[in-house]
Amino acid sequence: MSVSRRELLLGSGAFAALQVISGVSAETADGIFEVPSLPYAYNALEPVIDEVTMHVHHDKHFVAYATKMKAALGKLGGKPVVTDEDLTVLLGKLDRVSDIGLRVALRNNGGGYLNHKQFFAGMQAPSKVAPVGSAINAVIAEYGSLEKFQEEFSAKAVGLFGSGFVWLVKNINGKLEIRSYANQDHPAMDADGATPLLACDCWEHAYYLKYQNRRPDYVKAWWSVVNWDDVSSRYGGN
Ligand code: MN3
Repeated sequence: MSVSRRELLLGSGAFAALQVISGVSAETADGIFEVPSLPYAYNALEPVIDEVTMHVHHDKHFVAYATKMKAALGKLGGKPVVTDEDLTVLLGKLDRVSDIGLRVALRNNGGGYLNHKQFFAGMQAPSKVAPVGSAINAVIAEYGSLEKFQEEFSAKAVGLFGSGFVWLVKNINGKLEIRSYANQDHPAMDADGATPLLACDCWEHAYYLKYQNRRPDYVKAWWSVVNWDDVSSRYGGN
């Protein structure tokens, strides 16, 4: 769908139709690093994350990271980077990219691509059902309870200065860690074999329309849209 058609629909208030038929991609001919459509409707996370924020965040910000990343990858010599795995390896050795401008573009937009891909995939419609699964079991084993883990993670998300992401990762020894990243940095840049599990986008663009300066309220509400089945599938086990 073209942008003008989409905006026409938005203007007419035809959100329901839009949610079903809108498959936003980075509009690439090669099919590489396309932006996946949301696995739920744009209004599915209401009232936690509003529909307009989801449109702008997914269709504009995420798409922009993907588009700029692809442009940067096009200037990179050597073996083509065409999968998320390739990208993960590249982000772990960015210091080898001698062109500083290209290095920065890959860091910001390659990180932005992976951060947003997992952020959107890691959410679902709000649920009051207590989550279960391998990741929940691991969280309870390590932090004592889901609530204690959420407290620690939330404190990092609220305390992160400026823009960035807070991640839950499984390190190479199988232990869970909560890590803060500035800007669009991503766990892949640590190059330590950690498995990214769950991401909270702490940029103002993720919450400002609804929450303004109240990041703590956004983070608190965000827990009810975390898709723990997705986290468990990344963690592994049952
Ligand atoms: Mn974002």
